[in-house]
Amino acid sequence: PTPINEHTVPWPAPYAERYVTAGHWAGVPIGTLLRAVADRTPDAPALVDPVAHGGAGVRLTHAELAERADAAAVRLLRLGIARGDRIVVQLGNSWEFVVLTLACLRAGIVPVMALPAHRRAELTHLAVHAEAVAIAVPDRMRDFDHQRLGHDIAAEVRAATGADWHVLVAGDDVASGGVDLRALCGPATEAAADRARLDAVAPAAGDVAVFLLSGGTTGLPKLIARTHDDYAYNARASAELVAAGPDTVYLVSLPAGHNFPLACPGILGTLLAGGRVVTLPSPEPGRVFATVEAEGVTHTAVVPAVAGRWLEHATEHGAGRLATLRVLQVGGARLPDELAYRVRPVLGAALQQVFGMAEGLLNVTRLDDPEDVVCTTQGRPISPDDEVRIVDELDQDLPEGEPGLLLTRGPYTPRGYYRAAEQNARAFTADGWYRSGDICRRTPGGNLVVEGRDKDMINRGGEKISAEEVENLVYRLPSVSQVAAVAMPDPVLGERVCLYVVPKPGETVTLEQVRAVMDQVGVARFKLPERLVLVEDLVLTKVGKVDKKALRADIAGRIAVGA
Ligand code: J2J
Repeated sequence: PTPINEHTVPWPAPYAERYVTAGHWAGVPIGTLLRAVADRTPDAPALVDPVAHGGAGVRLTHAELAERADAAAVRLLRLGIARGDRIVVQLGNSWEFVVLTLACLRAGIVPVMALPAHRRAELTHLAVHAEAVAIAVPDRMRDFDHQRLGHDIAAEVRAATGADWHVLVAGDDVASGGVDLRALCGPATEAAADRARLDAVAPAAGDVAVFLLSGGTTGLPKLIARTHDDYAYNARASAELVAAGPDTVYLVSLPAGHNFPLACPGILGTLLAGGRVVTLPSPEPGRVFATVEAEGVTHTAVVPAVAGRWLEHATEHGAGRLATLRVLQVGGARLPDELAYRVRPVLGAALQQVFGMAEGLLNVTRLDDPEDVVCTTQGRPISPDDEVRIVDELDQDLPEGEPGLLLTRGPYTPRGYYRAAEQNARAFTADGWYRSGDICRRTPGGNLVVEGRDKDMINRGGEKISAEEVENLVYRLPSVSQVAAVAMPDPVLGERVCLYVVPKPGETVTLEQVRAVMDQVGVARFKLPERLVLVEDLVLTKVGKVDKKALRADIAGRIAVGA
């Protein structure tokens, strides 16, 4: 495979120097930082997976977690997976996810953070694009046979490249030909834990640490290469702003491979602060409330749709079980002000709004901000060296307070996507500003309010869906002449996918056909359209592009009148 740092877009030297001088970039890889935490507070609890092993649970101290991560790293190296190699990681929220991720960080093996919902099309793309040498999957999750899919993908890649490929399987039921991930992540044995060897192969702080997936506006998801230096800073700076420390108990219930629960502060920020991480497979309120009580959870992160479910649950059953919860972070999509104002009175926790992106920039409201700032804005950048501009279509700065497109650069916002020169020319300015595609305005107090977006993406309860990707799949149906995927408003998820379809003459197209073809190709179910409108033609803008604004207004109008 290609050397790991090739095809990334580094920060220009003067910026890198500034970030080092300011102390943002510590020059130490994340695995080494975590090892140091374990050496300082070996007996402090680090990881709790209450549902593992049929409910018996797994509980690890910082020393045990670090030792397991080291042992797992050595075992990966013995399999022939080396520093700089990539592993597609598709695991549920579980202790195995955490141990494997830390093992990778320690050995300089780079996890590609897939989501549990991904299927053949996404996983194959990630494996090929990242030139991965392995995939890590659970045996089964929510009635889906991930192990089988993992082997299918391995077979496909082996046939295409002739490469030696590994399928790492977490579960009771590891089929032959797969590597038992639970054993690989199991307790350190004398032979396995070889600290000196790991210290010798430790990655450089400027090396790629993880690949995150972009929210997606293109046909296939782009990869975001985050370095050890930048990602450690991302986690550390986020941790400071929720006052995370050794007494923090952070619950992860969103998919752990998302940037938000992984490092904002999430799993990595909590562990670096010496705190404890609790994993749950989903944000289902019944189990979450019981777990918060049982484990004394102090911090957690959700998307607005989940915040809404928790508020409902608390209103029905009381919030007594959430007594220990201090901070609820909400982000990933716009939190309606009405919901925001209910968080503290109903759940008894401080709200922190988070307007973040896997590409880097994080904005948060501060814990001591006035209520109106916390409930009506999406906060401000976490780093003094984050740069934000609000511009018009010609990249001209707008007068203060006017809504416009958000551009950003900074110490944890890479200057380009991985191996994507063509897209980078569009998504970044010549001088390295990332075009977020979000439409924001800045309040007099310096906080950002997200007012909309100018990118072809659908935000379904925080899961990002590329309209282009959906449209490409729909074009596989021979009866389709033209198609446009747009967001339709939804009271629970904020948005869902709606299709406008022009069938070929004499043909018809149904929602069922579209969903069936997408299922056949194998894509995440959250991308499947939930409504289809047949039309005779698609409205075009003056420049001849499909007028998606008009289509969004059209579907919103139909829904408003109950049509
Ligand atoms: C409106 N839109 C928001 C918000 C993200 C923390 C939190 C979220 C993400 C994330 C993340 C929003 N209000 N509060 O990575 O670390 C939309 C914007 C943004 C896009 C990024 C994190 N918070 N968004 O959501 O990479 O459109 O990251 O550009 O998945 O989500 O999506 P993603």
